[in-house]
Parts: sequence; structure tokens; C-alpha cells
Amino acid sequence: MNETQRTLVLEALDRFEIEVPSWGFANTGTRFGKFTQLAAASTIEEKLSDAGQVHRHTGCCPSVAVHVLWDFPNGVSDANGVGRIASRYGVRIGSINPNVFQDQCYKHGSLGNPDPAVRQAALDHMTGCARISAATGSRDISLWFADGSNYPGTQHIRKRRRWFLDGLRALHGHLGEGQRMLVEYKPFEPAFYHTDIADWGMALLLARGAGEKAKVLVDLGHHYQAQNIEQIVAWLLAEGMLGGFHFNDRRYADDDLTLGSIDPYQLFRIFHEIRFWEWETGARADIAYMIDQSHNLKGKIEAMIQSVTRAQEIYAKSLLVDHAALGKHQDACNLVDAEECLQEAFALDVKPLILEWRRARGVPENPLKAFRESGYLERVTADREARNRGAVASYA
Ligand SMILES: [Mn+2]
Repeated sequence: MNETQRTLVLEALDRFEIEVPSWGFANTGTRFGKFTQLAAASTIEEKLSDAGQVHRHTGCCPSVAVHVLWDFPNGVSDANGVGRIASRYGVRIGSINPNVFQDQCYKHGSLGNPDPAVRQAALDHMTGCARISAATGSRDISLWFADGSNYPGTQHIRKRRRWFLDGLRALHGHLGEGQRMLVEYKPFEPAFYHTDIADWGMALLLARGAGEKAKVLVDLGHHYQAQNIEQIVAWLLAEGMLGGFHFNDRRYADDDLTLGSIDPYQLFRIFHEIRFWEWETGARADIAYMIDQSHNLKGKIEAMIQSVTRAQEIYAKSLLVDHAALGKHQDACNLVDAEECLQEAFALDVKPLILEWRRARGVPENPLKAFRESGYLERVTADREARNRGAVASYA
């Protein structure tokens, strides 16, 4: 590795930030039940404290995504208080996630609900989120909808598309200067026949229809098996419409597993498309990187540290692709040489560079080990275990 590459990686790591989700520190479950963890966070203060640990040990997670219904029960009047708690733990409030899927009124959808009163309730909740976003100094409102249907013929697909377009356009009108809204897509679950925003094409059209502050968010778990996600990334970049990422890994569906645990090369290919675009255009991709995982078996803070450190390593590898050589090989259809440009970068050992970056930033060389030795987990387990032992694990 030469000096130019070393500087490139160190400077890029300085800019590389990943947001962690508040809900990733709370007890969570599957469709069948929850295995509660004695150290799991319940209050927003506990979640921000845990997120602060991830940032303290990794140095690259300064913001926390929040869920409005769970973390701001009193809406915008909680904004100042939550912001103060965040800064006490060394983090800030990141993307604001509306919740228009939990209340009973959303049984048949939110913005796509045939009942105009429910569509209005969803819109009111989301415009409240725009106010919370402004009050906390956060930039992005991250939109995921559970809307869809379970049986053919039961919902009017084109009417619902229209209602979504109208709702998103109305929300866009409430965004202030510098704010953005990110439209996430997912092909199935919880709906099993049709989802109103099923794929990146629908998300792209809705975002374009909503207005220029709307972009698309790609969640790595929200695709059909074998879909080429890096191609979607390349297209959205070329269209100027890639706004954010939800990182996780999966084997089957939306498994929300630790990043890079199943297919690290896929993550590398995604980062590569982003870096290749930056290298060719000279621009910097303005993408909000966030983790969207909730571990029900692994320790939550440890799994978050694993995800973040894996992201740094794989991102660093993607910086080391020889883009000039790659472009020439692609133009000449030198297939083996072109592919080797990717494979060789993926195989490089970037750990020494990452250790150098950590030393320069004053964060531990081994974040996981440092967290384990800090005694934090034992302390919060003692504080929280009585409550978590009483947590409900069954849906019956
Ligand atoms: Mn997501």
C-alpha cells in the first residue's frame, strides 16, 4: 500500500459515519416470541446511553436514529429534553422515523388507507415528525410504510398509489431548508400479497413525485433473493436519488443480521459502486448510512460494535480498488483483469490502517475488547435486570 492510498483511506474514514438505531438496544423478538435480555434498554435515556457506548468505542457513530412513537411519546414537546439527554451521552439525534404502522387505525394501511381520516392521521403524525426533526436539528425523516394487502383483489392498487403520492407531496411541503425525506421500499412483510412501495422503482417514482427533498433509502434486507443490490445503488446514484442506507445482512428474507455476517462481498460491491461513482464524478455521495438491526440473541451493544467495525473495514477495502485500471479493463472487455481489480482490493488487509486511524482518533484499537473491559454491561445489567426479568415474552 502506498502513501497516497494510506492518506486516502485515513481521510475517508474521518468522514465515514454510521447512525445506530435507538430500537436496536431494546428488547425485540420474532413472530413467535421474545427472548428478553437483562441488559436491554427500555427508556430513551437508556437507549441513548447504550448508543453513546458504541460511539465512544468506535468513534464513528455520533448520531442515533429515533422512533417517534417509542422515543417521543409527547411529540415535539419531548424534543429539547431528548436532545439534551443525547448530548449528555456524547451523541446527537439523527434520522426521525415516524411510526404509522402500530396503532390499530393502521390495520388496512396509513397513507394508502381507503379511509381519508386515517390517511390524514398518518399525515398529521408525519408532519409532527418534521417539527421534531427541526426542533432536534436532525436532517432526515426516514419513511417506511407497512402498507399493503394480503389477498388479491382486496385493495385498489392504483388508488393507493395516488394516495401515497398525495400524502408524500403534502409531507414534502412541511420540510424546512436542508431537511430531507427518505422513502424506503420493501417487497413483502407484514403484507404478503402486495406492498404499496414494493421496490426501488416505486420508491423512486414516489420520491420524484413528492419533490426535490425526497430521496430513496435502500435497506439491504428489503429485496428478493439474488437481487443485484449494487446495480440498484449504481442506478440511484446516477439518477441523483440515493439518500440513505439501512445496513444489515440476511440469508433468507429481512433477517436483520449483523452486517457482513453472511455476505461481506456484497457489501464490498455496494461500497465499490459508490466509490467508483465518486472517483469518476469528483463529487461526494451524500448518503446517510444507518444500521437497521435489532438483535434478539446476541448482546445488542456488542452486535452493534461488530456491525460498525465490519462496515469500516469493508468500506476501507472499497477505497483501494484501482479505478483507473478498472475503467480501462472494462472498456477493453478484459474480463479477468477487471474482476481482479475488485477481488484484489477485497482481499487486502486494511486492519493496520484502521488501527492507525483509531489511534489518531483516540478510540480503542479493539472496540469490542475495550467495551467488554469497560464494565458498562455489568453496571447496566444490575440496573435493568429486575425490570427485564418481568418483560413480556409471549404474544398470547
Ligand atoms: Mn429499514
